[in-house]
Amino acid sequence: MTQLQFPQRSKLLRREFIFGVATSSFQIEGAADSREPSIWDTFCAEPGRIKDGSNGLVACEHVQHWRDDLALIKSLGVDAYRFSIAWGRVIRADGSINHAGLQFYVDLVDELQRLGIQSHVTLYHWDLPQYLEDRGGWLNRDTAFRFAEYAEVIGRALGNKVSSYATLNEPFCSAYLSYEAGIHAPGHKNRQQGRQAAHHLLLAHGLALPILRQHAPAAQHGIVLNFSPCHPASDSAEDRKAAATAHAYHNLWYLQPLLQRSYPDLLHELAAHEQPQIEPGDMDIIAQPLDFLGVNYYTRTVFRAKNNWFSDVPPQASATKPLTCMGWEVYPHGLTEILVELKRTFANLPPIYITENGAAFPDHIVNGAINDQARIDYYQSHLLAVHDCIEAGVTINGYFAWSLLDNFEWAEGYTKRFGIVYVDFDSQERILKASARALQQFWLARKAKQPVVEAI
Ligand code: IFM
Repeated sequence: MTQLQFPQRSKLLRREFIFGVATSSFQIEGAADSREPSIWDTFCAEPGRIKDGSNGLVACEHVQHWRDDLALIKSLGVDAYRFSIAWGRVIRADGSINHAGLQFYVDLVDELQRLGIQSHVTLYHWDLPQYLEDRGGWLNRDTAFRFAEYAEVIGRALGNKVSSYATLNEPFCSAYLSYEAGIHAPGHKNRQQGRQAAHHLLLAHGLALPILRQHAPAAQHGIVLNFSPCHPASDSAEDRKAAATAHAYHNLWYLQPLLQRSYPDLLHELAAHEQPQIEPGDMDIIAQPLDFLGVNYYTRTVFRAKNNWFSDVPPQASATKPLTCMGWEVYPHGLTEILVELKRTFANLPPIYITENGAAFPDHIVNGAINDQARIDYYQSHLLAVHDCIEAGVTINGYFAWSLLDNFEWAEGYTKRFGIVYVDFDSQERILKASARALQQFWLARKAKQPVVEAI
């Protein structure tokens, strides 16, 4: 079997560095009949929105199989499990608490505690209850206040049993992809809406975080953002400006308000009718002290100039490295590059957890086994990039593989498999891929304090 290898003195080998696996509610839970519909249920029902016409009604049936799934996680030897809570499983359309739904997460966290696995909880991984979308969704400022109420319910119920709370996962996706690019639910295409949704999401974060902290003072509190280094397609001044603009629009737009109470100057270059409405005091609410920043990293992005703005160049045209099934370039150095750059830009960059990293590859079962060597190579190279970041002075305290299970990959449906564990969606059987076995061997050896590596 392929063995993961690390430099002998790597911080990744220390016990205080945590390793985990990650999932999200809509992508795995199923059991849609025991929660409120979300914007993703609505989106999936619209013809042409999801590549294979699928939906999240059943997904991995995790609500049914959660005990087995936790046993599987335990068998991997991880320290931590990152999962998200479905807002609509906890709060009903009339504002009342769905106690059975809430209990599902209480039981999950209790069982994780019993198994000796840390819970890392995300409150919002894109599955906005449809009843809130019907009132304007993230375009309605009131949604931020409803989120704070939901956070209070979660904080009271789970409190200090949870190791870390992240308010939001990838607001770039729930704002830009969802309200501006039209790729994700609810599928709007409007620049002002994208900017407004981003602002209300960040406001929701800022309102919720102190409430979570109040109810879980021993937990860490933060947010999860996705980053991709933005590279110019050529050395021309126009393409370099396009890449810098994309960096401000896609990366800094979310981090700068959190750490510096301001949006990038690019805000003022937008036409007046494209700018978000920002109320006095909002930026102070948004810039809550953070115990950690969750970083999701998959690939780099290449941009060229177009109409005095930026346009991304499809990786097929620009890639120098292999592509994953998502068409994303395998580009491990991009992780080191972007984190070192963020550290240089923000003196107050909080300690980091890599909250997602992984890849979709074509997985085939041969004699009952899935030999996903490309995914093992992906993990090996990206874990070495994490090592490089730490060596370069960035504080990184943990790493979560995306994903535990093959699952519903949003607009791509079930056509893309990100799991280290294969899911047969007909039988719901789970099969460890070779990547899971390689990671498991590393994680278990680490726990047993056995020599896990050969020096490289
Ligand atoms: O599956 C998603 C996840 O929900 C959010 N981050 C990116 C992953 C892969 O696209």
